[in-house]
Amino acid sequence: MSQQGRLIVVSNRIPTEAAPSGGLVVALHEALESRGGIWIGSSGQVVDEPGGLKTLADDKYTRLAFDLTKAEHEGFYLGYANSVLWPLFHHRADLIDVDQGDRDQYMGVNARVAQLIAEVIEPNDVLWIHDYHFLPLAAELRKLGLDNRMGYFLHIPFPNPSDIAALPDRKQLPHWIAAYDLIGLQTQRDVSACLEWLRGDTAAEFTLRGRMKLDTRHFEVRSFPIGIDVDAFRDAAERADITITDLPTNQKLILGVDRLDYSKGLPNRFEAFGKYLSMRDKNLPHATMIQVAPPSREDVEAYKDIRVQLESMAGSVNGEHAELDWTPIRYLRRPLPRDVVAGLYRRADVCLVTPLADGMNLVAKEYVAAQDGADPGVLILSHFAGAAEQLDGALMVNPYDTVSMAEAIDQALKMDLHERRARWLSMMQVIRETDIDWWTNSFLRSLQNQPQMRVA
Ligand code: GDG
Repeated sequence: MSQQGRLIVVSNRIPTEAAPSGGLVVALHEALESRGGIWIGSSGQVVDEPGGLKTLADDKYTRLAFDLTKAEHEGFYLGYANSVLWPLFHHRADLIDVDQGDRDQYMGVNARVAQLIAEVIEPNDVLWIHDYHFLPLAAELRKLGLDNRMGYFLHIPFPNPSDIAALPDRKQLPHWIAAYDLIGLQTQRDVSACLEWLRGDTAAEFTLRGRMKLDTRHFEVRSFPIGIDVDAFRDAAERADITITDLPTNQKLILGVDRLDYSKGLPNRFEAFGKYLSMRDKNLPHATMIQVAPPSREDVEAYKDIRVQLESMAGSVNGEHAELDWTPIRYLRRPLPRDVVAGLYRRADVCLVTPLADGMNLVAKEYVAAQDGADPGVLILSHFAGAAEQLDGALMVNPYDTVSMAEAIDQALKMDLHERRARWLSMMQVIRETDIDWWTNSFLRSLQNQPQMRVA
């Protein structure tokens, strides 16, 4: 064991392949390879009886997986995490489905995972816990007497303070948060919301240098906007160089790439594109929209609704505007290989990233990284994506205002090269400065610098 202690990462899903792909997973994999340590997460297998940790890999670092029982998968994952916390944190308190049994499973999985961690952790190890599945995990670990440094990163937005009132655990939430030493959020806006809530609705107090105190615990809340591996993405996009045989080169391509999720604002986007088609200059070449939307969490009711709604909207826009040899919206409800996505980004003249709420949104950054700097495309970005705080070279839109989104599409398609380049250069600079290595290193350095507290 090194002087500094090992890194222990906990996330909902753990990669099962030897050399994982995908930005965040690669960054955590590299951090673990260089420091040594353990990655703990669920295997994705649903089993009859809860078991212990299984070793998936043990090379430069160890990957340990636990299975969920059917009741845990339904209550912890589909129930409390994705039918209460996800909608609430995305400002959709109207969609939450509170069930006491689900809440018990959520607490039960967190307590069980805490026990599993306690079996492998050593005194100097540093824990980095990810996302809304594990909000109470540090509190459960503290109950077991562990005083290791514990950091937490929330990948999704911090909820509106007023929405927290709808959370069954509103009284426990401050104690869950205070059990960490460092809470990382995506944006300054999230930090402000979190501090406003802590100061206004809880017994937490400010102490020196922006740190907070609740009961006997001191902690810090800071923003660490997540980034991407810029060069890896640019290289993949250059290599991919895809040709869409029935899309003539003079035809403009508008692209959307999103998990099929109600937070991503897809109906508003389709509506805006329909409005653009109605107002467009008929002398200009056609603009085709490709929307890639692989389904996710299909067992949660709200996700079935969004799927049905989108299919009907795509059908209606196409029915109204299609021509014999042209379909305006190509809607692909399945995942595409990563290099094909990278090639599509590079071919696209415009990328629409228009969520109603989003922690960061990596698609916005990937699109910028994939552009040819000599002739870059235009990013249309919702104010409500965390990325909007950083990417001021994008055309900013309010996704609720579909007329102005249609106008932004028109503006983007007509934008001259000089303006496109100036906007792209300013965004490239930001995504390079705050890339994925910057994110991992700055979070871990900051966690390492937190004063270690002993459990009383
Ligand atoms: C959460 C937060 C935050 C999408 N379709 C395909 C595909 N993708 C890839 C994209 C991108 C990733 O999935 C999506 O990342 P996002 O950041 O856009 O969104 P979430 O999944 O909601 O992630 C978010 C993120 O965590 C990190 O902190 O930014 O705000 O909600 O990388 O390229 N990849 C492939 N085929 C597809 O069809 N291969």
